[in-house]
Amino acid sequence: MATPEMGSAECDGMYSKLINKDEDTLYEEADQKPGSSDVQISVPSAGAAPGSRPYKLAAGCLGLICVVFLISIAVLCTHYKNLLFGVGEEHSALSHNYSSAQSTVERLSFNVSALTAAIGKLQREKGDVEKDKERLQSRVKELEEQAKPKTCPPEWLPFNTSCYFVSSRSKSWKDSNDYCAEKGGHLAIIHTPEEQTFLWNLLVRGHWNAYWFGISDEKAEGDWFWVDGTKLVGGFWMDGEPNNHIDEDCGYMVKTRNPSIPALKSWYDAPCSMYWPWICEAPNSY
Ligand SMILES: [Ca+2]
Ligand SMILES: [Ca+2]
Repeated sequence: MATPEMGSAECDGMYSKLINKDEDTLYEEADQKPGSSDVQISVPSAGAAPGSRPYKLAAGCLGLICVVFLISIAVLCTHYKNLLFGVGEEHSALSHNYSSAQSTVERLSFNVSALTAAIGKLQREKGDVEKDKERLQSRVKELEEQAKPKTCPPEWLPFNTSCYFVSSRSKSWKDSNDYCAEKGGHLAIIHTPEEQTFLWNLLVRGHWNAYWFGISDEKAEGDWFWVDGTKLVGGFWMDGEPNNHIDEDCGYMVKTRNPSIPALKSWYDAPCSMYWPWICEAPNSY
C-alpha cells in the first residue's frame, strides 16, 4: 500500500540509489499490497545472479558425494580393521598349530628311535632263537636216527648206531680193512668202554683168539690213528703194549682162555702182514 507522501518519481529515485549503491544486490518487490511499505530481500551475490540454481545443485551434489565418500572410507576402514584383526587371530592360531606340530614331530622322532632300538633287539633275539631252533632240529634228527630200528644185514650185529661183523676167516690187516670197505664199512673203530665190552662179548675164548680192528701206527711209529684218520686217545691196551716188538704197526685184540684178563686190557700190536680174523663196523643203515 503506497504511502501518500511518496510519489512515483521518488520511488524511482530510491530504486536507482539502491541499485547504484550495490549492483550485486537484488531487490524484489514483494507482494504488492496497496498501502504496504516495500519489502526488501537481499540475496548473496554469488547466487544473486540469474541462473545460480545449477551451482546450488552442484554444491549439494558435491556435498552429498563427500558425505558418501566419507561414509565409504569409514566403512572400508572398519572392514580392513576387522580383516586385519582376523588375520592376526589366524596368524596366532597358525603359530600355535606350528608349535604343536613341532612338539608332535619331536615326540614322534623319539618314538621312532625307541622303535628302531626295539626292532634291533628283537632281530638279535630272533637270530638267537633261529640258532637254537637249528641246534634242536639237528639234535631231534640225531635222536630219530638213533631210535630207528636196527637194520643190520645177516651175520652183522647192532650196537648203538653201528653194525658189526666178526669174521671166521683170516687176512692181513690191510686185506681185512678192504673186505670191510667192500661191505660199506671199515675195521672197527672203538671209542668207548661200552663198545669195547660189546665186541669182546662177541668173541669166543681160545688159546690166542686174535682179531684185527681199525688202528695203525704205520705212518709214524708210536702215533696211532684210526682208519677214518682220527688220532687215538687212550685205548684198551694190555700192560706193556704197544711195544713194536717186531716192527708191529697194526692193532688187534685177543681173547684167551684166561678169564682174569679183562675186556679193557686186550689190545696188542703186531706186524700188519700177519693173518688174523677181523672185526668190521658199518653204519646201522647199512
Ligand atoms: Ca708200531
Ligand atoms: Ca706188540
